[in-house]
Amino acid sequence: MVGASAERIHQDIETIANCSSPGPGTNRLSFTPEYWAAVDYVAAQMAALGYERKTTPHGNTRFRRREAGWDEPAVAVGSHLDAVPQGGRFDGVAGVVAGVEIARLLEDLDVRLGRPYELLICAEEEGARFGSVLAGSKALVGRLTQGDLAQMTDAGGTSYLQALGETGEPVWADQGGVLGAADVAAYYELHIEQSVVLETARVPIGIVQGIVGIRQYRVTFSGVANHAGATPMRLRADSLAAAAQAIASVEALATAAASGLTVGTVGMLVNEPNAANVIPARTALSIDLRDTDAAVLEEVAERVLERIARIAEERQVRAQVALTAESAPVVLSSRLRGALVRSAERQGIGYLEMPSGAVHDALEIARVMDAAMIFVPSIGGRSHCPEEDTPCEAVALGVDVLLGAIQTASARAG
Ligand code: HGY
Ligand code: MN
Ligand code: MN
Repeated sequence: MVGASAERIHQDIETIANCSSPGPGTNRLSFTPEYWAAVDYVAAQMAALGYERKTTPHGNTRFRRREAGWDEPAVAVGSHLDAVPQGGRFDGVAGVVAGVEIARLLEDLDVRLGRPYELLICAEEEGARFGSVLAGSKALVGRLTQGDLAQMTDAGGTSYLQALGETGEPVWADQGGVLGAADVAAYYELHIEQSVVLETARVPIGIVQGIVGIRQYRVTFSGVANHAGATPMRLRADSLAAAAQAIASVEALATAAASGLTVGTVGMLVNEPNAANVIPARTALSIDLRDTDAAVLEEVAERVLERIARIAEERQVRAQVALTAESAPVVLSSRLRGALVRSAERQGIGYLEMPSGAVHDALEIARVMDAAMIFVPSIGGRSHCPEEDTPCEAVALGVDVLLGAIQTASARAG
């Protein structure tokens, strides 16, 4: 056992948890003061170990030891620090903290890797501020351009790039920020499982085989505002009633899908003018569809969009549909997963190989470089809520497995 410190991890988790705006749970949107406070805390931990910080043009943050330089392909550990509204203390944070603890262990144990070690913090993983999940990691691998980021705006109309620029973060301009296998030879992400599989099986480690694909849409129904009392039912064009049918359809179509694994969620609803005695005029809702099978995901998405068109026609309302995020499912690197399996077995730590129903930065990063993920249990399977919790001892065990794998993965081939 290499001995990651649960105490140090607890200290990191609690300090970062305090980098939050007021409200239940964790509230930390990308590029807000609380976001940079969390990044600054991580940077201070890394600077104490001789690591320098670089901010890419897309607001991702990279750390490498000064003497290692930035030219050689690194072995990287990464995740995210932005949170969903009223989120938990561990989602994303556990993976970044694991990356800091690995840097400490490399020092404490005088471990010499065959490659530079890098810690990577991807921005806007949740999409909670600019409306598109995995925006930072998509930009990191070149799936989103600076032009795309300039178009993505938050509720107040501030664009992704404006928000990044406002904080005066010294952006590493001469480094395009688009990474590939020439920059990172192996990417690992430790993450809380966010469901009940490991806890139910009483197994401490999950080794992720693959990550679901995702389609997110924003649908706006436009009806006709009118008087709730004086307007007969047959003369109405009620946008909220149309949205209600659409919400029920998302649930029914996801549940009935061929794979039996599809999930469909409407998590966001904005209704205008939202008054008890006004027939709603405009209702916007989000739709989030996922499946590990790309063909099933495509089919369910098509059926949902067809149903929305039919609802709009029957109700004489207008439906505008925008695709806000799309990522195909991936199978993670067998080379890096094998290193995790061998590390767990060497240390006598139990593990389960399993899929991920949540998306992660590894989903996009895996498209351009070898990537793998390791899960640690979520208490009660809860996540994306203030109740999200994981024992720091479990995170430490995950770090032990991760370090063993990194030592294998960083060895130069041949
Ligand atoms: O939505 C997700 O799966 C992730 O938490 N962004
Ligand atoms: Mn999340
Ligand atoms: Mn996450």
